[in-house]
Amino acid sequence: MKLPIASVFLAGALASQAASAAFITFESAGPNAAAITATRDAFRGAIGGGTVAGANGSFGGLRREINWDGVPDAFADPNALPANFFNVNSPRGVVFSTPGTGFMVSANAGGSTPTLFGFPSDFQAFSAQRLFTAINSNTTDVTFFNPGTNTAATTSAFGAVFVDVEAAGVSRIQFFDENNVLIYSHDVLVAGNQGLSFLGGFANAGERIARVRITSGLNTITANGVLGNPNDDVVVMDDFLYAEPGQAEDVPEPSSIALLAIGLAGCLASLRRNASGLPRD
Ligand SMILES: [Ca+2]
Ligand SMILES: [Ca+2]
Ligand SMILES: [Ca+2]
Repeated sequence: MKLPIASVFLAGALASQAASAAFITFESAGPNAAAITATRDAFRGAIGGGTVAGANGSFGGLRREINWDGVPDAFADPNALPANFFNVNSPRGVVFSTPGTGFMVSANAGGSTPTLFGFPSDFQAFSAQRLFTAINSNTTDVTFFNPGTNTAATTSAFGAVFVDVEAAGVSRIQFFDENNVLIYSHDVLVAGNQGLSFLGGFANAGERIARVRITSGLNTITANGVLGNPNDDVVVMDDFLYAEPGQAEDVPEPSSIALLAIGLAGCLASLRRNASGLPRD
């Protein structure tokens, strides 16, 4: 009676291991927000959580979002955005890093600093009205933490809105696990001048994402209205969406027969407890 149950468990564990490279991609591109909203909504639905943000961009404890729009003027163009703003000032469990010189969120209308980083013919906002860019670099690394702490964490999904992607094969998101191994990479769809692109990756087979690297075009922004080089193409970002960062203790890692054996023993013990009427853990 117990042998068939154990066999089913073993087969399930091996199937999970074989599928360990599985990521589901959500992507679309077009001239305006309407062109990518359905894809953004599908990504939201896959991760979980509602549509109304609670404190610190938390959606039911399942998902976090950053639309940059609540960043105060003191931390927006022409001022830099602190790399840990979204784990300290507004604790959402992400800290940024870049080989460039920092990060910037675009200015709101009505001030002395031009909106859209000073490129009104190239950029538009997806969520009104602030955008995000690294300064002096096309690379932004996003590392995950238990929100508001220095405890490293992982997530199962990350997606972003890109603005003004005009060159294929340049802008992309790369996903790295806890061992800094690249586990998934995907290029951002071209949207054309001033267009919007959405790209999200959702790991549905137990992979855990410790960091993502965003490559946004080949050019860079060094200051409002100033590009860093003559290359096409300059690209910035709007909304970031990701599954709630946390620990992965509930994720099985069938990395050896020994672990499988331990798991089988625990499974059978649990089954016996259950059969005896005791509650499950
Ligand atoms: Ca452009
Ligand atoms: Ca925005
Ligand atoms: Ca561009």
